[in-house]
Amino acid sequence: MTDIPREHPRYESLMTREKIVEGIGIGITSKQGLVAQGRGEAFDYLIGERTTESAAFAERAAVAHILLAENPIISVNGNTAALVPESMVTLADVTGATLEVNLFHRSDARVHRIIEHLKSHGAGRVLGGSAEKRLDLSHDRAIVDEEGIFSADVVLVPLEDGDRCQKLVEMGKVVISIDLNPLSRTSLNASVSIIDNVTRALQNMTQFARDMKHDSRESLQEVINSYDNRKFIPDALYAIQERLKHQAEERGVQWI
Ligand code: PTJ
Repeated sequence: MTDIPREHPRYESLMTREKIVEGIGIGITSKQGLVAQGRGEAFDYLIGERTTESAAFAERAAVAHILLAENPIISVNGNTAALVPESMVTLADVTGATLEVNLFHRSDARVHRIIEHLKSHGAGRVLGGSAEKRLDLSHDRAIVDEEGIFSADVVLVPLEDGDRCQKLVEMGKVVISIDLNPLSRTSLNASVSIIDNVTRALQNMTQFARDMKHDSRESLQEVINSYDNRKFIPDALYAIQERLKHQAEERGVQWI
């Protein structure tokens, strides 16, 4: 691992990159995961590398959905396994959700390595190792566990493909996405669109889950009733516009 000094202005971002590189090294992250991370980094820069007020609201609403669900599932891929294994295990633990490994660039060996990786971070039951059901999609993200994503009422899908997100919504599930691109098909189609870095989002959601765990069903339902998912995307676009304007002014560049 490259030694990155704590005081480096881009410390967090560079450390996140290192985690993906490490994930590739131990065979849990795909090489394509690096490209996805780069794309995420670019959007994170645009949004200001912070959780906006609106994203925090979406994260609370997402936690309320998970706490109220009958069979909530957290879908894990190679990037999230490398970046946020502890947070995903803790979120599952606190909320009673189940982890399921589901990959786009699928290989059985990688699925099993990710399951072992999650278990080494304290996970109990992890689905995906013997998934046999197929969603009506032309790629391997279609392969899901019957007791998991297939029958789930609420699914958390960080860094997801647009067409599977759409399919899961069509199946009547509440789909919670985490995607820094506010205009991706995933963000546009999800039931709760969290536009935040998965590293911050999962940490916030874990804290919210601890805080909200003992809330009544009525008050969780109130959190759900009080949000309008259609607002999260314009809010993120506005945050990007304001950030760019601020950066331009700070650097003496005229804002058009
Ligand atoms: O492990 P696998 O085989 O399942 O593959 C996982 C990746 C992520 C490689 C695969 O799903 C993929 O190719 O994803 P995309 O379509 O490149 O990226 C999905 C979305 O995630 C894009 O809109 C990115 O901007 C966004 N994204 C990338 N990194 C982050 C992110 N969003 C939030 N936090 C990030 N750290």
